[in-house]
Amino acid sequence: MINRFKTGLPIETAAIPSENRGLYKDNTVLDINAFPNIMSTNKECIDGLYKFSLSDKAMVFGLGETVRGINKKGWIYESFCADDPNHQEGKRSLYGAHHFIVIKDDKCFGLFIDNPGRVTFDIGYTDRDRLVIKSENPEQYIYLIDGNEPYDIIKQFLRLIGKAYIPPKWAFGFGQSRWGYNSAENVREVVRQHRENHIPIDMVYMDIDYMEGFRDFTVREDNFPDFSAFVREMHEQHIHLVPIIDAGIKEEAGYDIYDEGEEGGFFCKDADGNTFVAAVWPGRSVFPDFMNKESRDWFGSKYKKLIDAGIDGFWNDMNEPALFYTPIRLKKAVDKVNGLSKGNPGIDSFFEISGSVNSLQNSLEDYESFYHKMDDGSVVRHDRVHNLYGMNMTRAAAEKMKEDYPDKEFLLFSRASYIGAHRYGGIWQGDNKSWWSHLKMNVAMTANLNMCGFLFTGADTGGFGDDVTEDLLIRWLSFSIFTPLMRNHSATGTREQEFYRFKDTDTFRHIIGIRYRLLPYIYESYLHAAENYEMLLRPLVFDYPYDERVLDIEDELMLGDRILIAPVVEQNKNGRMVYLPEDMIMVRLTRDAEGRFLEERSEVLAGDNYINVPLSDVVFFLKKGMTLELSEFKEYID
Ligand code: MIG
Repeated sequence: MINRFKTGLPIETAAIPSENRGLYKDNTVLDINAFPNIMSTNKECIDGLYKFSLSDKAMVFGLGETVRGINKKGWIYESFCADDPNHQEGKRSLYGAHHFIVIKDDKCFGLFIDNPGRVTFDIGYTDRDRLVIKSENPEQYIYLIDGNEPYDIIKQFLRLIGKAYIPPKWAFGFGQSRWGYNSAENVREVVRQHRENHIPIDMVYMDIDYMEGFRDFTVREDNFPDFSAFVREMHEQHIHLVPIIDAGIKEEAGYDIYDEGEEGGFFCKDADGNTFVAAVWPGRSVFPDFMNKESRDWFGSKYKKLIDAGIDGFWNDMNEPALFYTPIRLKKAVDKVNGLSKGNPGIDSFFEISGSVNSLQNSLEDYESFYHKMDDGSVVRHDRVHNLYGMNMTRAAAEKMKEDYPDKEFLLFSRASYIGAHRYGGIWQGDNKSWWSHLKMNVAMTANLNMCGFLFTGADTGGFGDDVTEDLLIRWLSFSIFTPLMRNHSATGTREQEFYRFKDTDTFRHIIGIRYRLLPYIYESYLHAAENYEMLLRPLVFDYPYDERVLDIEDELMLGDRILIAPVVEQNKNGRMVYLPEDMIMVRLTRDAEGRFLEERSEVLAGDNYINVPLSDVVFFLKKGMTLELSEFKEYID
């Protein structure tokens, strides 16, 4: 049962497809008595402040792409899509804004705050026994979902927000990426190494260095002569190239995308009605106004340039949007520093200089200085709808692709997102680090994102920032083979982490091979989850709500309807404890003395078990009585 309440005149976000209007009861009057455990007054709620009591045993789920674990109790989260590569425990916002939470207490209920501005979720942070939700702009829709158990509520929510994006089958293969591949030769070398070592692969990603001066929809001629022929050559080797597209467009007369966008009025404007300018990779850049259909259709149609060359997959980046600086504020900062250069600069100047320089990037002041023309014709300041920008970039691409190529499937995923973005494409989990703690976070985040509809998701395997080690890469891969998006990606300047650079290529081949052997199960389970509005990867508490033991298990997940996975997420561990909530068989995928693939199945197990998991093995658990057939080793899907 879903009730919708409204305060003021909310901005329409497209979180819920219009055809799903019949799925909730639309209330014209805010009835706060409908909310379990509510502690705020009617007036407070109208002002965007919702307080709930939490009992000691309360658990809170949801919030999608956020730091920490699966039970979100004990921290404060703030939704304001942020380009921030430091995903430490203390972070309040990452790239996505997913305002959906489920409270499991004496009574279970779910809340979706459909508000594209900043919303804060204080979940037992200020007071351990309070959940406080505060919206900066109180004009919003609130959906209240009742149900017996969290998963019951989540399934209603997934149905409400519509069916998840289904990528082409080959997108379930392995993709290799690195910020720094900048020529056809680089890419050929990556492919050659994988093929020679028989490490399965279906995709190579192209990061910003393929472009001509970071101009979207261009390909640099010097390093990629005859790009279409190169794309064909790669397809012949069963490789899909997946280029990145950034949100910012280089401000440069003569660059067709810029000229067209200016002429069509498709870019965001400042308070004076001039095109808003901020710097990202191309230097001075302008920003397509994805908030209206005209601009979306225009931008979406530009992907054709690459599609015509044979490209069938894209990743959309920098769409929070990330802003390195605005020229106006950079100038101010430089003037300030120059002013301090007189005399003998000391400690005060040091702090002033670092303060004014460090505050340039992604600053609220800049987000408050440009405007969107919305679909309904109204003009809205960016910060009010900040959280919708990335979703609408991906929507622009997805809708146009569907219109122009109705029979073709594209791989498409985004960095920034809002609830509802899962219908247009997947998301990857942003700039993580080569840390064991981030492998652990990847497990929780994948479950949390599934709760919000994002089935096609995965993190940068091996970690994006910092230097990976071979054991971390192996353990990370052993988890990533279970996530729909499986990609090894890393930042320029960090240790190179293509699998063939390490000694134990046999193990990498073996583990990726397992993904391909499991593909029928993973792919079928994905389709099943999408069609039936279910989660693909779930915490145990959703499947076994009456087993007290599983309440706080956050490092095991159910995958599809038959298997349980229990990744090893700590360094120098030879195995781990695994709790099995029902009778299961352990499936161990290993190799014999001659290196041949070997599948071992255990006796029936249940309850607590210490499981030995050497780096060379992948282990998972199959429900007793269920079948699971592995297919042959394959080096590519398509
Ligand atoms: O400012 O394109 O998250 O995956 O490699 C950094 C370069 C921009 C951020 C993305 C990352 C990508 C990087 N990008």
